[in-house]
Amino acid sequence: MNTMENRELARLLRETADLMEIAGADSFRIRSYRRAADAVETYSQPLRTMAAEPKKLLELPGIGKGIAAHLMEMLETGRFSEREKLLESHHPAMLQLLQIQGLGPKTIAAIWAKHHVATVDEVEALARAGQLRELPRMGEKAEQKILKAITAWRAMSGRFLLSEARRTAGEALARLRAVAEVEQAAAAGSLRRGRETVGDLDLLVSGRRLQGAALAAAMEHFLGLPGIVEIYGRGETKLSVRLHAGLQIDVRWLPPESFGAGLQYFTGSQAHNIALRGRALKAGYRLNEYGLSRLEGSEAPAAGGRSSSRSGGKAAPPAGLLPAAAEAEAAEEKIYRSLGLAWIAPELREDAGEIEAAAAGRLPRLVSEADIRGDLHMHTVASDGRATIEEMADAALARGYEYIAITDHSASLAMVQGLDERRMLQQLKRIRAADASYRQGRRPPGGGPERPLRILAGIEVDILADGRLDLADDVLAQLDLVIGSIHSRFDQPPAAVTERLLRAIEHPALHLLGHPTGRLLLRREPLALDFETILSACLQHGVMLEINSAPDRLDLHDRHARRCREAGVRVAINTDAHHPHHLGLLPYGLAMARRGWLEPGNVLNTLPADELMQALNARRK
Ligand code: DGT
Ligand code: CA
Ligand code: CA
Ligand code: ZN
Repeated sequence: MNTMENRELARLLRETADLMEIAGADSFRIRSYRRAADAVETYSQPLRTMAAEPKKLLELPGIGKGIAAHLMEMLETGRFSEREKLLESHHPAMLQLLQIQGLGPKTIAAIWAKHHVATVDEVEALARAGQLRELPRMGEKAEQKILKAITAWRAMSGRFLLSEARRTAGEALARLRAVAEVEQAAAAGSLRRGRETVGDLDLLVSGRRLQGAALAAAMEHFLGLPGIVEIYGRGETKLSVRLHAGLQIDVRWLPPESFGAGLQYFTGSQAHNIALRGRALKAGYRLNEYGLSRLEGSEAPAAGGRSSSRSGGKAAPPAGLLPAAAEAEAAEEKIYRSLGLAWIAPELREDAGEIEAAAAGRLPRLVSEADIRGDLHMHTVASDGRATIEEMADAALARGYEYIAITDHSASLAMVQGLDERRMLQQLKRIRAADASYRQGRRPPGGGPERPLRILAGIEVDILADGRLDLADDVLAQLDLVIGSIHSRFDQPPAAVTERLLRAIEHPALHLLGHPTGRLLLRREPLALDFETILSACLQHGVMLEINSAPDRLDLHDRHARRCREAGVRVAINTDAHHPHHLGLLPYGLAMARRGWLEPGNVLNTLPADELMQALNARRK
């Protein structure tokens, strides 16, 4: 034991003091807990060494019989009943509120007394509604500060956007690969699985001469990564650091012959690994981060499975956000094959039926970037985009697309100068003119032969609070693609928001629901809609659903995408680009689609242009 345990004991004492303050306990008692916490934290010896002689605890400044007894309880049982009692009568979420700068126990108690809310989301909603400022000792300024603090807390509180994790991992891997002895470096964990948010980065590194002094030097080199603010774990083969933004990185060294097994193990998910290990045991194998080995004395069947074909097909290009080297994936594939399974794409590894599917040779042929023929949601200078129709078209050509749809905002989004009927008709003319020119063939900006691009005329029309669409029917009917999106009144109760969407789905001009749940990752909860009801209505009316690839949306998410596949509702994977660069956000939406088991046939924008137009026109008949 080290003094880390002292710090933890001190933390529990302080937290309890805070809870006591929220509960309105005697201020003398509260102070005594805080004093004890200071004493425990600054004591140079591990408190545990005194557990055998409880009387010695009393020699610490500020520790009396009562608190000594509490400390003994914590040391012996790992529990603190005083704290647990308080948590029964007070909302546990309050402990989270306490982590937010500017929210002290008195304010939290006042919020609870007046509004009976205790979660960060609820308090944020109060602040946004201007209701916090009305509390005693508060004001508009304090309210703004708390809103800021909540944003900061979210950044610190555990999870990070997939895009941020991927960027950081890319930089960290580049730094590792710059070391001469590093032969393999890869990102594992939730990032490799393409989860919408990531808790920490799990990097793996290996090389035949990467050992001893060379390994130590490589780890040292890694510590030069900009933004490292804390090294909280350091061993011969493992390094754990925290970056300024709060994201943590684990770097693990693996022996070269175990790289594939380590990649498999540390990619997880834990649930997938547990299921896989169970299957290995039944077959007489032990499976861990060092590889697959025969259990002694077991009559294990010969290795080798029914199928060695990969779910992506043999010749499939590397897919996923930060694909591991083909060599490492091949080593993984061997492990799966020995267990009678086809290689399972990381995005599927959640113990959600993928092992059974791999055993039966029925893994989906997951959609990948190469299948996508166009992007059907993007903005231009006509509303809040940064580029012209032509600039977006050129960027699409450079990506090898066959078509795009220009879908600016409608008028009710006044902030961004959304289009009313008159301006929409002008925009329609501009799109038709650009389409007439680009469909003849254009040279992509980076060079190469001329290629045609179809430019569809579309709109991202607001779904108003009552479910009406924000543009006249006769204008909508002239457009190739109508996306309906919610951009306001996110607070509607479930019945109202579901009705609102149902009404929009019934509109004969609507093709697609844009970012259907309206969530903003780490910032805004999804709409309270009844997804199954929406899904059935979409099926009935031939309306499709979007997977919006904007990294702070990723909307629909993976489980919804999978329900679309099961229900037979087509999905469009779009970027909602407001700038030509944003077309490159597609892999984030693809990650959701792949995690949702989607195959090319489930995705609207894998269709060739003519079939796409047929699919869109079918809705109008
Ligand atoms: P995160 O970081 O919360 O976004 O999620 P992961 O999946 O990256 O989880 P993490 O970083 O705790 O661990 C990375 C992988 O390592 C995890 O997916 C599976 C493997 N792993 C870690 N600890 C265990 C364990 O105790 N048992 C098993 N079977 N696998 C583990
Ligand atoms: Ca992780
Ligand atoms: Ca980790
Ligand atoms: Zn939008």
